[in-house]
Amino acid sequence: MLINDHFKPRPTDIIVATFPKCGTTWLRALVFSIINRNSFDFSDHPLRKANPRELVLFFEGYLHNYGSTSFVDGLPSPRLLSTHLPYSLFPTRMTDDTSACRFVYICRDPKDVFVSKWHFANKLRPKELPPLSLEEAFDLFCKGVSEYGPFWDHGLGYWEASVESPKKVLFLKYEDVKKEPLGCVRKLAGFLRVPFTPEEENDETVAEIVKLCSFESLSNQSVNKSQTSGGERPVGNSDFFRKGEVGDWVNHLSPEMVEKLNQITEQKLQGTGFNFDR
Ligand code: PAP
Repeated sequence: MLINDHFKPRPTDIIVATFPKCGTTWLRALVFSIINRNSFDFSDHPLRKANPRELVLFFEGYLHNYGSTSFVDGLPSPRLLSTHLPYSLFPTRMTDDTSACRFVYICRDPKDVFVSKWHFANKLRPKELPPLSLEEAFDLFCKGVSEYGPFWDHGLGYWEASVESPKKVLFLKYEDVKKEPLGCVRKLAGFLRVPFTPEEENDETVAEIVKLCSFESLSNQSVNKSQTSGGERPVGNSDFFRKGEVGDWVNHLSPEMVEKLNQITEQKLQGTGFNFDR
């Protein structure tokens, strides 16, 4: 409601949009390092001193904390903001073709999303409560009970927008970025209207960005090893780095669970042109 009533988008705004656990941390790091590549040296980069969530701010989190858009209104351009909100909740002045702000979305195989989310939910869970069982979490995920709505509707909203307005919404898949990080980073920079120059290609700037933002690099920065500070939301930087792999679901899901998730995915995405390789 605050966004609808008060937020004034700027043409330079970049919104990093994700369903939780689809690669938010990674995409924040990539977007920040692409946009600011001429401002910092890779050896002494902000991503070596701060978690990506301190560099690309959580849009609805700041609105909630301030109870207004004042903090976000005061940020210098270009504003890099991160959101888990579904595309359909943004006002048309942000989503129609006349507004120049852009969204980059990353999606991930729902089986890996579910496993990652389940681990994270248990980290956040108050210690007085018993752990959330895999079975209970699975049932909720399949029913679409989640903070930001069903995984599939979330992805489809951004997918359809990316098909309709490819200059406004870029849709990436976690698995593709893992497989082809250089190509995806070039695509991302092109979409953000800051393509790499031939000199930057020669300098290996693209490779430096990929390396800096990799799971291995980020998870090994001491800032990202910090555990929960015991605050209101018991979450530490280290909680955003678990395995960072494609296909860890094989270690957690029963054949029945795999079949059920694959079936829901197939049914929900049928005829949309959006799918996941198995
Ligand atoms: P959020 O949506 O709650 O902010 P997000 O960053 O999307 O969290 O989720 C963390 C997942 O991304 C973890 O996946 P896993 O549980 O399957 O391991 C985390 O390991 C992974 N991740 C974090 N940083 C990177 C990275 N640089 N490259 C690849 N995966 C990453």
